[in-house]
Amino acid sequence: MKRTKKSNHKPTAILSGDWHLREDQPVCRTDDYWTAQWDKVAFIAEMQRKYDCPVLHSGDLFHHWKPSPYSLTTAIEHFPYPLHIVYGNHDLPQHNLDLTYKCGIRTLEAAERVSVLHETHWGEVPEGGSIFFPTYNSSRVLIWHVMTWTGERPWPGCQDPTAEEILDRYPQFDLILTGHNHKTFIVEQDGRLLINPGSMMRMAADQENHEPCVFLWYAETNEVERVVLPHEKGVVSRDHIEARDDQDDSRYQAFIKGLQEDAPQISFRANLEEFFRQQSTGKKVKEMVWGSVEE
Ligand SMILES: [Mn+2]
Repeated sequence: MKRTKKSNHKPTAILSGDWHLREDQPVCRTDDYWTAQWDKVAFIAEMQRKYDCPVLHSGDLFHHWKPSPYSLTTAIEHFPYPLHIVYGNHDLPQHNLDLTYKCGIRTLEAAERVSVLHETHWGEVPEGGSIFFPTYNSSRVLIWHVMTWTGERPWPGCQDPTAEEILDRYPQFDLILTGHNHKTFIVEQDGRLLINPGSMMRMAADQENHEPCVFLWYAETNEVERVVLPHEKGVVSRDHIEARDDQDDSRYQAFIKGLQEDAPQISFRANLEEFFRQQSTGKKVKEMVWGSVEE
């Protein structure tokens, strides 16, 4: 992996995103998902204490904007601190930034367990000149919940910017940390980095081979070190998809095949986003649709 090294220096920050913490069990998982996710949070919190550095989080802290009281209590007890975050689409009621006062993240902010950054939440386009963007050792950092990708287009007709385009658009930042795409990747351009940590958990059948990880970032040299989070193999099952394959309906089969080839979690939402874009759907209608998707 490019621009990576093992350093003897203390890392400046731990980079992570897309934790999607939840109390229910994803249909593809055969293990104790609740324990698996909090073990990963505990591992990150332990690293935070060891290196005494902040955790930077690129959004989708929770799977739903209204996490259960049990999830919130566990978060208060076990989160690393400091934890700097932006709102992801899953963190927001109806994808609406005016409603953050209702969100679970707001509870954690009021309890002073997280600090929420400005102007780079889901749906926002950073101005780039804002005083709010964090700086470490004179390295400027952009933390943004936005769909981005590199290499193979994630789905036909995807209009979202590539990592390379985002690096071009924001030359003032040394490090750009993104979330939303659950795949892990790094793109380097002239010593500048875009890091997309990917999801902390394997939540969908197509993520069987995904390796959950975080990155240690060293501002002095602008390098990162990938740290794989301890995780159990063989706990992601396709049985729920294969059982449905038995049904004798060719259109349904084709749909399921599409799911198998794509990322089910992200593609449904991405398809909806794409549909809204093509239809120039109004804000009110979009909010109603996202509201019912959250149910
Ligand atoms: Mn996400």
